[in-house]
Amino acid sequence: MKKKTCLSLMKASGLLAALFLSGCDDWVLMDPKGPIGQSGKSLILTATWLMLIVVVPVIIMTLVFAWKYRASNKNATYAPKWAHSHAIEVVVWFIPCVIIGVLALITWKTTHELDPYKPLESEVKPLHVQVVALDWKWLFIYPEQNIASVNELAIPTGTPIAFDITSASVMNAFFIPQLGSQIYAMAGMNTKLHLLADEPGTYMGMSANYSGSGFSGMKFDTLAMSTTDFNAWVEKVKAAPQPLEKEQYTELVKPSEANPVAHFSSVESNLYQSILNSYGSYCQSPSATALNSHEALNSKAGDEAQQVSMNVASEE
Ligand SMILES: [Cu+2]
Repeated sequence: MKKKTCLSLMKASGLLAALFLSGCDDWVLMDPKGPIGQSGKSLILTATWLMLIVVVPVIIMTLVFAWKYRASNKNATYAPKWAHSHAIEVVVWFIPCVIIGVLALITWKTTHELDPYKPLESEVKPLHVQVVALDWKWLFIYPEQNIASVNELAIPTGTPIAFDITSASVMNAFFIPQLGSQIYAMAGMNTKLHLLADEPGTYMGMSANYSGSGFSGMKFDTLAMSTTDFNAWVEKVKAAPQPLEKEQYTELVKPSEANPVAHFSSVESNLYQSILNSYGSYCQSPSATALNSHEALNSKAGDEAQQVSMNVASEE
């Protein structure tokens, strides 16, 4: 018996040690760099504190009662016939019910506030990025800049980023923990996400959904930088040696592990739409609707938007 207790104690302390030794660098969710991440963090903390209202007193009372009512303490009340207390019933039901109620309210409110499909309120015109999950790398297409990059996402700070996300393979989940909300990337479907980075920095991006043998290398750096630096980055990518045409895409789509960063000077028009449409008619109407609203949001993009709308019209 004693040996068993000792073993489970060792296991528990091992787990705790692992948790703390992993270092503060890994606590990315607790170190947000944008408004969405900030709200996510405060939601996690609020929920934790609320639940601790029950957990902490229970832990304390367990220890106190075990000590006070121990067999050798002859001064404590001994009540072998005791069976029921209305006061206790009220406390153990009322407090958790109130907590659940408050949690439900907060959850309802924040799920609407933090809806990934909801554009962020800002004076700044959003930047569009189309994200394609490949085996096992991320392709980022900048439709307005007509460039693309693999495993490197550059974004200007203070600018809302409107993502359109899909997969050319199995299901993945697009996630930049320090910026907030993760969302699924699915073949034939268009999911949307709006994020914003407040300060410059390099933020880890990943797939949060296991997708096969190369999954662990499916990471990318999010380079948040000033608008000037971002424009310089765009120019740098424009000067890359190769474009992303059908030929290069056919190469790119082949499975690869820990794929290095790659830049493409231009992108075949409507590449994102054709990836989306290559997965049959099964989900075509939702994606067409999604693209319509995408287009509305981006009405200033001129030719690009017109092309998208023509593409959508021809599908209908
Ligand atoms: Cu679907």
